[in-house]
Amino acid sequence: MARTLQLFLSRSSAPKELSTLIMAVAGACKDIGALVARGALANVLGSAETDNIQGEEQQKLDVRSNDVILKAAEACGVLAGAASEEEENPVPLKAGAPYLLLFDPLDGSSNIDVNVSIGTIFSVLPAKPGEGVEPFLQSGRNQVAAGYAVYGPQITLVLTLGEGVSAFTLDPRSDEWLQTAGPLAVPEMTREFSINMSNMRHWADPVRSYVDECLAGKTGPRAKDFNMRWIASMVADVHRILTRGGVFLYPWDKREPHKPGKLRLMYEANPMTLLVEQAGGRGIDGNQNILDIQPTSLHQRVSVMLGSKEEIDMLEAKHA
Ligand code: AHM
Ligand code: MG
Repeated sequence: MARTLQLFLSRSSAPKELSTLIMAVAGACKDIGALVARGALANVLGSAETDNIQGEEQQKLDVRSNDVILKAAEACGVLAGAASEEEENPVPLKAGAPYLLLFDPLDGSSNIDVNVSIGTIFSVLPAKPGEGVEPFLQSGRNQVAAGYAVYGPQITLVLTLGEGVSAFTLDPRSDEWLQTAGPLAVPEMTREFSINMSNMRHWADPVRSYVDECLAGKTGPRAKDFNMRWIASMVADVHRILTRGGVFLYPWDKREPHKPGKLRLMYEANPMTLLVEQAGGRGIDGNQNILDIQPTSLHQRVSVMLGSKEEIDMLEAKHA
């Protein structure tokens, strides 16, 4: 009989308050999963006709998911504050509580209306003294937990507490999260890469050279044929990498050269890098480990390259 998430947490080294927080986030993900599954029937498809702080158009499901997680965050009683992709400023919660939660409530927004896998990403930091955004500006190394839920053919929760990575499937029969995999291991070598090829003409030379070598296949310098996958939901692409290996890139490019990348450091790149690292892979921005970046703002963007170790080593060498 598979272990429930609750039992898994009780047997881990997680303090009680952290387990409470994880159960609260997992509960919110169940509720979001139910909205995703009902789709048009729950009136969650389509645009909310508002923009978030990043100037991106919000979908109805972005807004609903944000509300669901914020409610759970407030109710759990162990959070000093929460920060979301959809909120300009952090939301102060219980003064003196031990943790901070950062999240992307609905990742892969462009896939909501077309019934393709989407997800929720979260990161947990220890609370720090200070006002407003300041306590949140900790490097990814400080994360005490990170994870995501993917709303796909199954609803899966993937979690690290800094001691390996485990996966739980939501059993629709019992409404329980049951452990179905773990510890996950990202194979060191791969033949699969994931990048939005339509941006090729904008890439920097090291990325272009790396992808060219993959495309050259068996007769090229890599001496093997590569396959390509791009779901356009980071959760789904990273889930594939945690399952069978591969490399995911959303690098800096010349479209908006002043921006370090598209994806956000604190609630997308950091939690995904911790998960991949805990499963034996690596995550860099080209030059340094993503987890070592000292953030300067809540919604800061970053160039992301993560996955199988051999590929990230190669990308790092090309950037050196
Ligand atoms: P979102 O958080 O607004 O959904 O944006 C992040 C998503 C990632 O999930 C995905 O990897 C990327 O944006 C896809 O971008 P593109 O449409 O440029 O390929
Ligand atoms: Mg996102």
